[in-house]
Amino acid sequence: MYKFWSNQKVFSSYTSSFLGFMALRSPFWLHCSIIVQLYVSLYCFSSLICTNGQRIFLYPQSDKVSSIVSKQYRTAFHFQPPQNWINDPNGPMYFNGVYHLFYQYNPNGSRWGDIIWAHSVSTDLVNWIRLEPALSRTAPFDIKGCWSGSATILSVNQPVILYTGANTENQQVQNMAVPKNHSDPFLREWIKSDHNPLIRPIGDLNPRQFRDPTTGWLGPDGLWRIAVGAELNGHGAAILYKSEDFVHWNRTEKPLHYTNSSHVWECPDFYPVSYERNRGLDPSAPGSGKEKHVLKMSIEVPGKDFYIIGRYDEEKDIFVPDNEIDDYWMWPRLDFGRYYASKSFYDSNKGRRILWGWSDECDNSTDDVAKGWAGIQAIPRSVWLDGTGNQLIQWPVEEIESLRTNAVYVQDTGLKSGFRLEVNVTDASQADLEVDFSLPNLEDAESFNSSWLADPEGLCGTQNVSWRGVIGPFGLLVLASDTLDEFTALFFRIYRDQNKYMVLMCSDTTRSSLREGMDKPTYGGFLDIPHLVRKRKLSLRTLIDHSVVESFGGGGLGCITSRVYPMALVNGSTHIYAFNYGSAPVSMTNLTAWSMRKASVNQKSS
Ligand code: DQQ
Repeated sequence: MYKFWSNQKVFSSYTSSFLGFMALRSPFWLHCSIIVQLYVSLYCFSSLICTNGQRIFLYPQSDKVSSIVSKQYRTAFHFQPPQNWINDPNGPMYFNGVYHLFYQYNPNGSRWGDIIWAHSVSTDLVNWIRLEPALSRTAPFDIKGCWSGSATILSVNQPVILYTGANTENQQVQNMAVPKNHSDPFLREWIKSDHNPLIRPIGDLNPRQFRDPTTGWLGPDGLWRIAVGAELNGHGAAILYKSEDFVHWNRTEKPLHYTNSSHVWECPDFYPVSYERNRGLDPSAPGSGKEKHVLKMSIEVPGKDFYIIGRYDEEKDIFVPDNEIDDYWMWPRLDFGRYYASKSFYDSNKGRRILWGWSDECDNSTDDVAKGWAGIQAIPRSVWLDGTGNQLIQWPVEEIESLRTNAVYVQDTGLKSGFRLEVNVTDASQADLEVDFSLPNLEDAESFNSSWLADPEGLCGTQNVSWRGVIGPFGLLVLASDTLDEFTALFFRIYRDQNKYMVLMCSDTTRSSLREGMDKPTYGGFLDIPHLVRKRKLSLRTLIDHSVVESFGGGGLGCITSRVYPMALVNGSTHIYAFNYGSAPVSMTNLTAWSMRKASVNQKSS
């Protein structure tokens, strides 16, 4: 590439000298000279700033450039702004017919820093309009950063934002903002409260680890509650506060919950959860007393979102987990892959709970500077409780299906051992697939080793896609190059544990790209699939969108988000295969694959 560019410069200067010389001689050559010089300058400007031979990319030159800056790596239907760094989703809400998504944003570059709240709106959760930032670093209580927080709708026409400000002393304080003009349907401008900061880190709270207030919920006593992520005596906790007016807050005697096993909890999320598919519960509506609650926390090492299911006694403000295990490594995860700082909201439009999560990059920060962007939001997911009451189900919101086109069907097809079947979708880099596998030989599964429970991710690495088992690996190879030297594998393995079966779901990105310097891990975890023995079926849904692959196993009981940068996306074409490399046959009762249309995401500025 550099050689090409040097040659280009030499060509350009020779051409200029020759044309300049001839232009002095006749008007015809003068004309030619102007046209060619204009062309060369335009070419140069649209691709590079040509100073001192240093290459600074403004835009990718073409889709075929084998470079990390290729626009082929930008997503077609995932949420991302046109440029710069993004991280946590903030304050998602549905208000007066409009979905709002705020998010952590660096207005000055593609690495984390100078964080403010950017703002986009949508009426369908698919197409988004980018607005001016909602919160910028303007006051002593947030001058070093407007960090994560939540929105609460206090009454019919009263949304408020609570967010963390990094103050002049680098302490973390909790602040409030309200819309400037309630008649603006997009709530473009927000005013910070004169009472800020509302809550300061005092006493036993680590002032540098105290952040990310939850959405408020109303208790039976008419008081509002929020929880704030914190480090209490060196350990992770969600600190509970109560207020009559949402402005003056009192800390309760005990935290909502804490652990001795981790450091600070970031981005806590707390909500009642429904057993009904695609249904959610309003945390401020009076409960039946029977519903369960979810407490989610983001833990920086290992950078995953964990959750606990339990019962919340509203009268006593006590959250009692169903399972009292203190070691967070044993808690269920929302997603085994790149998915962090998630935040949910109750969608009063469709009576469901929707979860947003940030997916960071697998390239390095030098690449991000060259690209001019970093980070995306995963597809919003509807969340409800599985029938056992022990685990969450997550499923992409139904609106995303409006982008499906050109369906391809495969039915009742056996996948013998070693078999690979190409799925011929129109666009394999922008697709949605739903597959149902049936497992006639379940009894032949290999024995399970209980020590694997401690590190399922490691097991996905040692028993990777090339490791031939009995039932599995079977699944999908996506973003595969013509010669299969690049691919991302999503697969299952099934083991027998006395009279039950253990299902391992993996995403193996080790061969996702021939590019150097990428993080290419294997991700995975064990899924608890009810009725596996009776039904002998296992499903996999995968959304492929250029540099992101989001997968949902067992109808949403296990999720893995992976980020990948295959060279084939830029240099050639990509393919999708269903495969079975286990020794026992499996079959596909149904596979439906759609190409996905491009959504309009943050194209227009307000
Ligand atoms: N990101 C924010 C914090 C939060 C962290 C800062 C989680 O408020 O704890 O950008 O990714």
